Amino acid sequence: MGIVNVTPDSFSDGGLYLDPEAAIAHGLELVEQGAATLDVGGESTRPGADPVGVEEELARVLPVVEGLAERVPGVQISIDTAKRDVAERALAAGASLVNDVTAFRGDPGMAELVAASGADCCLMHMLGEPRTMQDDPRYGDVVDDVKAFLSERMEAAVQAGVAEERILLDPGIGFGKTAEHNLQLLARLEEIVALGRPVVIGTSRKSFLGRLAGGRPGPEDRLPGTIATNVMALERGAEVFRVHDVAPVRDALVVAAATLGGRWTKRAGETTART
Ligand code: HH2
Repeated sequence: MGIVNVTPDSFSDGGLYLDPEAAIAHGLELVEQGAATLDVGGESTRPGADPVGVEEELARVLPVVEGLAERVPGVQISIDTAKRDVAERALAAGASLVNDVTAFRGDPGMAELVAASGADCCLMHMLGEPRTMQDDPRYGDVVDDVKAFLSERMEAAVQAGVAEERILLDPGIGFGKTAEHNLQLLARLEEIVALGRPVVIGTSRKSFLGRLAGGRPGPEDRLPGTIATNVMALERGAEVFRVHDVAPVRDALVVAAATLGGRWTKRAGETTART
């Protein structure tokens, strides 16, 4: 899953793709590099980010979703939003996956919209809300707590009419979590995989990777950590890898998957876990 951030303030690529043509060109480049899905987002979720109104978010993402759906029809377009109205318009414009970092808690009617549209959805764990989520997050056992949350949100989505086979789950690396929490979730990812739905992992360029590698400041320095964590997640059963740097991560995953041999199959041009 390649990331297309149409924002001025995303933590690692804010402002680079605010122009729709630049965002579309970037999405096409990520497809060339091997992305099977493009995740288009118009609101940063980094700690301290300013909230964006519906109209502004729509103005950012809609031309990009439309342009990509037209230009790469075989590629799944995901809309990264917590707003029902943005999801609705993006689905109408060609998206077929709703990536909601609030797991349908942010906007009433999101679950019903996804159910009625028949779209896929990604339900992600987040403790608190983006503005304050990194202020001293605490858990009993982070893996047990995230697993219980995802199980409950999956149940709520199914109750609202979403087909279970349409649901992806994501432990939400960096969303209300210390570096230690992130590492525990990655080390015990198979416990999340045991929920029975494909697991999405999003470590790409996140700050804990730089801190672990000796305090490197820039997101662009975090590619080695991004690769390491995605390979470990693959080995533990993750199936979708949400990244900025598709080509190097794809190459690493293909080699890792080949090394894992019979535990993997290739389906429809993408590598899919069989653990
Ligand atoms: N991480 C970010 C945004 N959306 N969605 C899922 N499912 N999982 C993630 O880990 C995830 C996500 C943050 O990354 P990015 O989009 O690059 O930054 P920003 O939110 O600042 O735009």
